[in-house]
Amino acid sequence: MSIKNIFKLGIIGLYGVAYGVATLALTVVLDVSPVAAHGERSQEPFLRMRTIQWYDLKWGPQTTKVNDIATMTGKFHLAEDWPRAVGKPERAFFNVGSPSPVFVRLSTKLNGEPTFIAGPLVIGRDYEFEVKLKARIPGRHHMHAMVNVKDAGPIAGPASWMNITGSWDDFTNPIKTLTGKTIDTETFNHGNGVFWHALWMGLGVFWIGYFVARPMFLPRSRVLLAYGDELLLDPMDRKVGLAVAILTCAIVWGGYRYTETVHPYTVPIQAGESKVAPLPIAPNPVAIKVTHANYDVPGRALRVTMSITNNGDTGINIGEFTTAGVRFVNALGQEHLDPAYPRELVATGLSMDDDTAIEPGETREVKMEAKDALWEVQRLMALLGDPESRFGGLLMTWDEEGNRYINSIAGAVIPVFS
Ligand SMILES: [Cu+2]
Repeated sequence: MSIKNIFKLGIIGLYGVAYGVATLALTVVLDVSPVAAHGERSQEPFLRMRTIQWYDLKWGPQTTKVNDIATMTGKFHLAEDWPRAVGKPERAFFNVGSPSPVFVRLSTKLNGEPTFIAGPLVIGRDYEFEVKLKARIPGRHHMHAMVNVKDAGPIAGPASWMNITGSWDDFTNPIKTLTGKTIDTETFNHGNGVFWHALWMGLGVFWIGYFVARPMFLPRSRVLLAYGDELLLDPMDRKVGLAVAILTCAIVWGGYRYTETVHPYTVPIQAGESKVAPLPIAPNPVAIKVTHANYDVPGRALRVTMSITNNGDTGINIGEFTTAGVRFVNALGQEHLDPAYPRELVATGLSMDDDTAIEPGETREVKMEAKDALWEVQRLMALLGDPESRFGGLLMTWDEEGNRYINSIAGAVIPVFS
């Protein structure tokens, strides 16, 4: 190929790049409509129904001013029916899912213990969390509780809308260091960060640019393959290579020396493992065995047949079935429903074939129906398309004294069309 042809191809390539950049720029300019959610509904149902099962979630206050504190609290159960396709929670990190850092997370507690690194969670057990957030960017934000599981990815819980008022410019995040100095982490060493990014990027761009200009990668590679490297080695290249190598080492060494002088006391980033014991197993007199389940496709209803045994001293009644953050409640469940829980995640279509209490010592076959358009809206009926069509969720029962018992139930689902 002649130089002229290479030049021509290069120009065509440049047109391609220009076209790509123009398309991207137009997309950025035109697509300004705010996003309503994070695509949490596109997560597979088995990931939302049979891994982390959330309950008792609270977000508050609903509106905060920049710099004010908000909290997110709740509990979660790790389903016994954890899917085979999802990595086991041997390394999990409690997190918050939000559209960019709209809040700064000041602290996270799992079962009352400060947790800032990942650690194992136990399947079949429960955890209680408390997250302290400081309002940073004004707006209306969809805030999820979330657990990141190694090999499984982020498992988002239910979300509530939280509003922040005020101005971002007023945000400060002062902390006192161990040596007694107070710094604002929002602005601390910002110039330093910009400097180091610019320095390394500048050096990298110079290095690539130097070789791009003499001549381009592809012709260079062809010459290398055809004639070896002797032809390509310019004495100047050796000198530049050596100079850049020395410069890089000098910058790294100098950077460390400088940091040590300015900050003589540093603590390395903590990279251990948090070991939080799960909540103690609460006594539960209710034993449940799912015998059959189907999903009525046109009726948008999950129907579960299960055998429930009451080993307690008083009668018990079912009040709530909660899965993927969606709470199906009947009249009893509604009495115990937190009025602040996001309305779009509450379904009132829970019913039983027999509403009388299951008496102490009784074993009854219960036919439960959880019926609501939310199965479609939340795209949970997509479980029928999963390779393992199983449902999972928490069944909540109350005894006559108002004690609540929670059982994690699961089973295979067969689709029906009537
Ligand atoms: Cu969201």
